[in-house]
Amino acid sequence: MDKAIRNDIYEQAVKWVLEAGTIIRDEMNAPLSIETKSNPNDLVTVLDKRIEAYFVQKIKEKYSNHFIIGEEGYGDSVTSLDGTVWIIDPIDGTMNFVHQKRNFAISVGIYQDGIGEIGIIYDVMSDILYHAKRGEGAYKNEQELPQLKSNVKLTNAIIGMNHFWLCENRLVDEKTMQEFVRKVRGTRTYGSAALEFAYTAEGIEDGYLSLRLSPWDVAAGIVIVNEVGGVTTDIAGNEVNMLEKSSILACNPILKDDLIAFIQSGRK
Ligand code: 2AM
Ligand code: CA
Repeated sequence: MDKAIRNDIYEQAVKWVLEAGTIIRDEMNAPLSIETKSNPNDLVTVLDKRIEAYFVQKIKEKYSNHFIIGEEGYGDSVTSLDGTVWIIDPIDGTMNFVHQKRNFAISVGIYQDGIGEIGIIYDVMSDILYHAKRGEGAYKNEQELPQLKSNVKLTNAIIGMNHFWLCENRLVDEKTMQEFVRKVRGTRTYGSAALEFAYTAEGIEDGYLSLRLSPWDVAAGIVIVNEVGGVTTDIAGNEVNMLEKSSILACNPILKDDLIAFIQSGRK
């Protein structure tokens, strides 16, 4: 992607993300009608929809030839990553948004012909913007994030994951995962995939595991994690397909082989 074009898209995207954050903060205490999607714990509110519709309207107005993949379905029916594709989660961590009013993020990844060019993750309540352009480093607000540490091993690693790992026998072996929780220094669950990617990029988590995420949960995070030398695959080490749901491992590259070997070790 041409640098001048990319800079223009980036500036515009950051502006819209910050504006969307302001809308969420202004409106979040009004009574919210909460609906469920795939299951009773898969929540969506009027604000998830409104924020996605806001992005779609702005993008279509300014960049009529760009495509949009969005969690709430206001975007296009995208079947290929050709061209410029915005991959948007208007509120990642909706359960946190509803129950805690914090620890949720706006996530915007912008891909050109399948390559992640721009990643933006905005922690709305903390007013922290994680952002990156491919090849130009990752930033937390104005501060450039350093490359990931070179002295991490499983026994001193903090890994983000949720507790479904301990009662999920289809993708992993639950006994192995119980051993895993004991083996690593600590595990954390923040409830927003986008924020877990941001924390992995920041080096305050050394990796993040998820059993099943959608493209909008990870698109921005992958770009940001790449810029500090991190890697993202599925939990068997395969490349992530940005058009499908997938298990996810994002981590310091030093840990990747050990993490995959450990997780897969108990599988029959
Ligand atoms: P959401 O809040 O946008 O739904 C919580 O562990 C993380 O997983 C959040 O980022 C959440 O995104 C995502 N998540 C929750 N349920 C999911 C599902 N059924 N499919 C994909 N991602 C999901
Ligand atoms: Ca969401």
